[in-house]
Amino acid sequence: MGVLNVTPDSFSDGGLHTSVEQAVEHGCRMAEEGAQIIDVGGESTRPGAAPVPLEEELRRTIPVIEALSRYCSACISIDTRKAAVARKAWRAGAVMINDVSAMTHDPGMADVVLETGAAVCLMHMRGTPETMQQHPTYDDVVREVRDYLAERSRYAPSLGIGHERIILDPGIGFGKTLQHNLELLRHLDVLAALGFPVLVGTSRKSMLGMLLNGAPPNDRLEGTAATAVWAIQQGAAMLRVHDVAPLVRFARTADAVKAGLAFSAC
Ligand code: 7PM
Repeated sequence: MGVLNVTPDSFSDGGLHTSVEQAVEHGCRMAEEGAQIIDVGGESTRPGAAPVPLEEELRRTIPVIEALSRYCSACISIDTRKAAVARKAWRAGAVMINDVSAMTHDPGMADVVLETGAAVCLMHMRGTPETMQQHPTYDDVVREVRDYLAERSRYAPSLGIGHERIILDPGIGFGKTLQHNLELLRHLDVLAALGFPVLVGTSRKSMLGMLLNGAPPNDRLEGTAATAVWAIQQGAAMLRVHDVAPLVRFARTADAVKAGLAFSAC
């Protein structure tokens, strides 16, 4: 899964259409590099980030999804906590809803997932993006995240959302310290054992800066790759990454070693 942030700081808005064009170009490039899903997000879920109004989130994401679904072969995921954004994104061509609140933020989200038939990623987060990094504490982070995801993955089918549409995600960096993130990655197999595909997002995250002598986000590729290979070994099915070309190569190699087989067509 390639990350396509369509926030004002991501693409320059020099003219009426330039930022949409740049975003579509970047999304198509990630698809050519081997991303099978493009995750389009118009609301920054960065720690401490301010919420984005509905109209602004729609204005940023929908034109990009419409163009990507026309011109690019990858599946499209919408990264949103808002039901109205998810519904319009689906109409524009998105087939997956990446809701970092696991359908807890917007009471209308479960209906959208149910009615559209879209896949849904249920992610663990402690608190909200505004507050989540203020002293996160857990007795046992792996057990608490596992229990939360188990609960959300029972709730969705209780509404009629099919098991085959559910993806789980430990939410690396969302209300977690470095130690919590390391424990979750170390025991990712516990989450994979819930029986759903697990998505993992470590790409360029601050835990890697902490492990790599304060390296800035654009200097965290090796850390992203190391955690990606580890996550695959532990049973992760999807990786949410910024640097698609190198990560596809790491993942393909790790997959082959894990399976003891080479899949030439993947
Ligand atoms: C600061 C912290 C800036 C986090 C940006 C981020 C995930 C996600 C994000 C994830 C799923 C980023 C993140 N991370 N959705 N959205 N899983 N499902 O790196 O780990 O873009 S936002």
